[in-house]
Parts: sequence; C-alpha cells; structure tokens
Amino acid sequence: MRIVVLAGGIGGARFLRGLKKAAPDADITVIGNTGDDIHLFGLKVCPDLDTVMYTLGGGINEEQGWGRTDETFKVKEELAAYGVGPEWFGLGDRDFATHIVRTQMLAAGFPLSAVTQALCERWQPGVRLIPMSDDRVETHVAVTVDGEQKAVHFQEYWVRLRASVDAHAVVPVGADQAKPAPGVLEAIADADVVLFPPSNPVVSVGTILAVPGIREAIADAGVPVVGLSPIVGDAPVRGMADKVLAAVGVESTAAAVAEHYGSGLLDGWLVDTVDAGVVERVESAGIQCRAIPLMMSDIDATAEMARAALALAEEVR
Ligand code: GDP
Ligand code: FO1
Ligand code: CA
Repeated sequence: MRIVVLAGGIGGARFLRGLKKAAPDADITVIGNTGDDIHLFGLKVCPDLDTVMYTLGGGINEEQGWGRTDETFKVKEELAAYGVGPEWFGLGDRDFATHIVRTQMLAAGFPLSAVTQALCERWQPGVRLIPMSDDRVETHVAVTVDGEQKAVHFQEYWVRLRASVDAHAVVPVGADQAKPAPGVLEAIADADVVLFPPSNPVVSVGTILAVPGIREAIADAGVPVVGLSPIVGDAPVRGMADKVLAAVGVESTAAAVAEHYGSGLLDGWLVDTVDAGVVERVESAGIQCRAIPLMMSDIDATAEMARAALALAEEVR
C-alpha cells in the first residue's frame, strides 16, 4: 500500500512512528512542511523536516520533541560571546552539523529535496521524506506589538513571542510562486490513501496545501483522504495552534478544523472520544467521522490511531 502523509513537525513525526508500526510493509511518502524554515547564522534550518528525520531515525530529543538527543550548546554560547544572536532560538552543536551540511549542499547547487534525501541517507527514517517545495517559502505572522503592527517570521512568533501577541494573519510568503518538489505530485497521484496527521492545520498542513498544485492533486487523486484532529477537547494537545487558527477565523474545535479542510478535500476525520459529540456535525458536512482515543502517549497508542485512520479510509473508499 502506498501512503502519502502531509506532515509538520512533532505531531506529524510522532504519528508517522505509529503509522510505520501499524503498516510495516507500506510504502510511505512524507510531504514535509518547509514554511517554518529560517536562515540563521548564514545557515538554512528546516525544523519540520529535521523533526521528522530525527524522530524516525532515532536522533530526536524525546522530551522536547525537536532537536537532537544528547545535545550541547557550545557553538551558541560562543556566538553569544561575540554578541551574535538570536539568543531565543536553541540551535545545538549536533544540530548545527545538519544545517552546515544542508547549507553547503544548497550552495553547491543541490535542491532542498536532494539535500533532504542525502541527510536521510544517514538517518534512514524508513519513509521517503520530500520537502513540499524546493522553492523558498517562509511563513510570516502579522502581529501587533506595543500598538505597532508588523510581520514577524513564524519562528519569532512561535518561539520568541510564544504566540502571546494577537496574530491578525498568517502568510506563507512565497507559496504562491512555489512549485511542488520533484516527486510530490507523482506520489500523490500514485497513492492509495492520503493522511493528514494531527499536525497544525494552519502552519503545517495549511502551508503544504498552499503550494499551488498540491491541494488539486489530492482532490484529483480519487483516493480516500483521512485526517486526525490535533484539537482534543477544544484545545490543541500541545503548542499554540489555537492562536493561528483564530488568526484565520477558525475556532479551536475538532469539528471546525474538519470543516476548515472541507469535504472537497477530506473524506474521513478522526476525533478523540472526548469529542464524540461532534461526530454528527462533521458527518453533516459530508465528512465521515469516528471518535477514538487520539492521544499519542506511546507508540502502541499511536499505531492504534494509524490503524483506525487506514480502516476509515477503507470505509470511505
Ligand atoms: P510542529 O510543527 O512541531 O508544531 O508539529 P505539527 O504541526 O506536526 O503538529 C502540531 C500539532 O500536533 C499540535 O496542534 C498538537 O495539538 C498536535 N498534537 C501533538 N500531540 C498530539 C497527540 O498526542 N494527539 C493529538 N490528537 N494531537 C497532538
Ligand atoms: N522550538 C522552541 O520552542 N524553542 C527553540 O529554541 C527551538 C529550536 C529549534 C531548533 C531546531 C529545530 O529543528 C527546531 C527548533 N524548535 C524550537 C522547534 C521549531 O521551532 C518548530 O518549528 C516549532 O516548535 C513549531 O513547529
Ligand atoms: Ca512546524
């Protein structure tokens, strides 16, 4: 079975670990969000691609969910001693090596998709990881700080400001001009099922869908598209997805997120058992819905979620 997954960072990566366990023989292609990417210290950092790569490759810091295990921060300390920041973004020494290799290969002319493949040679994530695009796309957030309206990079909004200021708009800058990376549209056209993991609907899955051609390819593939809600009991399980959902006018409920994707895209939607009350509302929007435990507390619980998603895909096929 060929499965395509549109993934952000932590939610996407953890779901993929369960999916690999639930479907060990499946051919899994992951289309990764690159809207979170940022240039720091002259280096290209791709948080969501790296989170998927490290998580599936056994190098992730499990508690944090991002960055490397057994990490140190000597380079960051040395940079700070020169007065060079930003101090609010925690790039570790081991992680730095990844960004140096990536930046060096990009400078040599390799596209990000080829660089990602090369980095995955080391990590062997057991899936084909493709960035959504080789073109630069950067999510920016329009905010008001001290009465002044401005746009900040998504990482500044998320990590420095902790999404604590009002966001008026979320813009994937460059997305409208971006082309899907080689292999993205082909993987979707050849898929037997497309899954939306419990990733951020706005700044992860939404950004991938903003690359012209990807949404259309999914709708045209004629295969089941099934998503899992990142919102449980009217709040994100982790992180501040409610803030970016509010910025695009979507309430933070499992039902509203399903309706935001819409029946033109989604065939099936899984909500947590605490949200069983919304099943009827989602189904009246033309999306088949089931309520099951959706907490990725361990790999077995996550594999159970993946099995339920694949079972729902068969029901709606
Ligand atoms: P990010 O790029 O690191 O922010 O990760 P993603 O975009 O892939 O996923 C973030 C989303 O995952 C958040 O909105 C969380 O609410 C959701 N999430 C994290 N852990 C869980 C979980 O155990 N269950 C569910 N249903 N959602 C989760
Ligand atoms: N998230 C943080 O909350 N603080 C950090 O200092 C931080 C550093 C960082 C370094 C590399 C990397 O791949 C990811 C990193 N993240 C950090 C996570 C990253 O910002 C994610 O994009 C967001 O958490 C939301 O997707
Ligand atoms: Ca992300």
